[in-house]
Amino acid sequence: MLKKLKIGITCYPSLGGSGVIATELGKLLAEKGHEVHFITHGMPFRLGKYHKNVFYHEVQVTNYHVFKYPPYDLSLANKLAQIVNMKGLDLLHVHYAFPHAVCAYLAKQIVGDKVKIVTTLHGTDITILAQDESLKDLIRLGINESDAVTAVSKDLIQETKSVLSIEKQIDLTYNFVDKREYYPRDVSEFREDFAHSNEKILIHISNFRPVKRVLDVLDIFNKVNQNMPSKLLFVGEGPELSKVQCKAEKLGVEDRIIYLGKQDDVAQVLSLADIMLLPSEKESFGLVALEAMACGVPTIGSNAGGIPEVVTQGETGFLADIGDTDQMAHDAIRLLSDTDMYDKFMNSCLERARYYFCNNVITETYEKIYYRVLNLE
Ligand code: GMT
Repeated sequence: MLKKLKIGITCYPSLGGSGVIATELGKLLAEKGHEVHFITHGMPFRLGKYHKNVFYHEVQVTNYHVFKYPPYDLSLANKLAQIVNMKGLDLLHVHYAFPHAVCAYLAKQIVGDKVKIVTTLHGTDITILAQDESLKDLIRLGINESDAVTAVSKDLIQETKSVLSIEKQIDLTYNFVDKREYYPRDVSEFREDFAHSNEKILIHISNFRPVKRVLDVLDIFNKVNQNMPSKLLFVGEGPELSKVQCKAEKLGVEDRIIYLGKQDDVAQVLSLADIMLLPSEKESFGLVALEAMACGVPTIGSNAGGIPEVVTQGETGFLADIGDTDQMAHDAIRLLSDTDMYDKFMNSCLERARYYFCNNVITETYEKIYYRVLNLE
């Protein structure tokens, strides 16, 4: 039997798909007997209750008066090195290249080659930050100096190689959902709190940043609602939320929208919905589409980035060009008006989520990568 590992995980601990995946992966690895140490500036929000084999180390930032900006990145690098030495970690698995891969590289300069670095690219670290000349070379360094690099879609692998001229191997590790949590919940008791039985429920979950094109969500909803009475659930918070509220008033649909803010039990909320809307400008994977799929909810959205690797056109949803809200609304109406088609999509969603994005399979993929970099295969 292969030895159990001591793994340090660094991620952005607040809301965001990369933090969710890092946390869920850590919990699954701990369940398999590995010792997992989260090293972050805050408790990962999905960590929740006590978990055997899971430890948390908070990065403290020095706020000395000579600093205009507290040097978080350097404090993180120092903390990573400390925990590697104190706990005898075998490897650091950092999620999101910037600054985490660079911090891990610095930590390795301190502790030496006894620790290995695995970096997982999640999307905007490449599609936005790596396009920035002030960060590009550092991100390339972090990637090239990692012992293994993984990315959450084929599209992201291709983009990383072309934007940063990276030649090294990048492993594909799709995101996953824990099937013990993501399944169609019985919400019949709560559904009437949100919509009448003749109304459809559309949902959008995001951090309301410009790349999510939340105003397109409203356009699609408005067109669907004119055709069939519907409600729109917005889950999450972020900078574009006020624009959404303004536009909803102008469109006269304000009373058909329910803003739920941040929610912990996403599977419960998703189970209320008939359709997930994801018309993003950029999306390396689209974790919410997978979460919806696992709850039997098809996605209508854009064909940006890695979304087509998650949502199968005409089977588990419909995808159109970015900004083509007419087509997206047309597809939503078509799907919602045809019960046979909808049932087929729902079943395909459940099958696809279970088969291609299973937590056990993806956790094993990561373990294989860990053993490979540690020469323990
Ligand atoms: O944009 C977000 O939703 C947050 C961002 C993050 O870093 O958490 O999400 C990225 O990583 C997720 C997990 O791998 C992916 O599902 C998202 O598609 C990706 N976001 C973008 O590419 C815009």
